[in-house]
Amino acid sequence: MRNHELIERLSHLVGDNGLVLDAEGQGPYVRDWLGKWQGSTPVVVRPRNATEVSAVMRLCHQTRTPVVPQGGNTGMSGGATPDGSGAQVILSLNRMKRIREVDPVNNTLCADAGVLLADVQAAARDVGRFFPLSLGAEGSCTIGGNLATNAGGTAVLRYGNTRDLALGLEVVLPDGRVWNGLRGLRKDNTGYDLKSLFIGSEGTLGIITGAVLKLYPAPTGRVAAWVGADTPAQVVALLSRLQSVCGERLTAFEMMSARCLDLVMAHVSGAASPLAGRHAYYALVELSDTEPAGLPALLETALGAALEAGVIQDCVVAMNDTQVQSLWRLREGISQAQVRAGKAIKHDIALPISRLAAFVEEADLALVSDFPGLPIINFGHIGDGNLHYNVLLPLDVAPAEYARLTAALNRRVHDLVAQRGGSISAEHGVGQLRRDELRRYKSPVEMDLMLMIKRALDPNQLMNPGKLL
Ligand code: FAD
Ligand code: 2HG
Ligand code: ZN
Repeated sequence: MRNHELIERLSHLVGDNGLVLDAEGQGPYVRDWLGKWQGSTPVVVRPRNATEVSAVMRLCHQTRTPVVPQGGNTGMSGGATPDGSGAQVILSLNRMKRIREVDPVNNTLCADAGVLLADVQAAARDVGRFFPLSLGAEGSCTIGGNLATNAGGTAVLRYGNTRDLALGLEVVLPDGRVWNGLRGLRKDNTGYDLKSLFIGSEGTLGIITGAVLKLYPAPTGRVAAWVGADTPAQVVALLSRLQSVCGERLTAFEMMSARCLDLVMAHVSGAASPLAGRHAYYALVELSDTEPAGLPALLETALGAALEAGVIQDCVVAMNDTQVQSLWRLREGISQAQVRAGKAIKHDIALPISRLAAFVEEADLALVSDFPGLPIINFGHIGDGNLHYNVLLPLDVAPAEYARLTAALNRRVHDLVAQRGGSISAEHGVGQLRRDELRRYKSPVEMDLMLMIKRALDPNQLMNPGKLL
């Protein structure tokens, strides 16, 4: 079918306001947040509800039109923009913003997939509950995108990944049928766990249109500390100590190298180091609880003992929420600072926590010897074994040089990760960025199983071509 005919039929399904046709309007949809991937599309289609998504998918199925699902377009792996392999419709969920139901007794919330993560958090707060998923892009990413990438973020240590926070899904299949799996049940053993197939499938199996999410009691207080240490091994040792002493009250444990803090201070206005001295590594730790009175003393005692034992070199405890937030601004500023400072080669890796420090030591040595002078931007959610082990190239690096170094660095870093039993894709998804890497590191049996699932659910290969598989 010709583009103008397709557009005509789509406009009958979603109305003229539901289509974006002009190049300027399409700009934010075809380019990703990092400015790394630029695609093109004949039309961005913006349905208002699952019924309209179903009608659009039926039409795309009939006409064999490939579809790229898109939420907030904040993904870091090039999953939400067309890959350039032919005309692809972008199906944006950004008009599906309804909180459908909040049930504080069942501790659940049902939302459209296009609801911003920050709005899900706010809706939970309004009924005295807590939705724990938290990440730097929460003001612009959608819950559908979080589910499709199985996003991680800073609260995984205590509450798990997005997968752990979802009880039910509504999904429109590639042929337009709607699967209503919006059950708010904590026990449901009625066969295969279908929702888990779609969570983390990055738009390659269907369109998530709604979800039932788990809510938690709202912590009524939090305390955080900024810690200076000499090595990642010390940071990991502190993590173990705090886990023993604080148990579930330890809600976040992040690490960053001195270079990350330098980068934030250079590129984010108002950012300043919380400690007087310079340290090779820093940790940001946070405790929270529904009974917060004892938290400051608990943290101070634990950190005092760590200082005395020489596990850490210095620390400062933030006592009020303003101070806590300013520590988090330093941590959350790293992504933006990287974009301003250069072109990052990103490695979003996970390792068993017990092997993390040795990995950093070995990888640092390998990179310093094989790629001298390239700045390593090493930070991450240490409490989950997740590192963003990035390398920053200059803003004006030539595309060919960027590609050459990406290939060489990927091999060096990902081989080390694989040797230590890690994963080359921890929380950002595979998308276009790691598609070929995935083939290299997944076993043939795993790849075969994934391809069988893809063929069964999307036999015409219409969903998000060129991503993940
Ligand atoms: P998009 O970018 O629009 O899409 C991501 C993928 O999901 C694409 O493959 C797309 O096709 C698919 N998709 C989107 N919506 C749907 C749907 N409804 N149905 C089916 N498929 C769909 N990620 C983390 O995990 N942890 C972090 O700490 C973190 N921090 C970040 C900080 C910043 C500053 C930024 C910019 C990003 C960060 N991210 C992080 C990455 C990103 O925010 C997450 O991956 C987020 O989950 C993506 O949501 P989105 O709505 O923007 O999805
Ligand atoms: C974070 O942890 C995000 O801040 C982004 O996952 C990581 O910029 C990155 O590489
Ligand atoms: Zn992260």
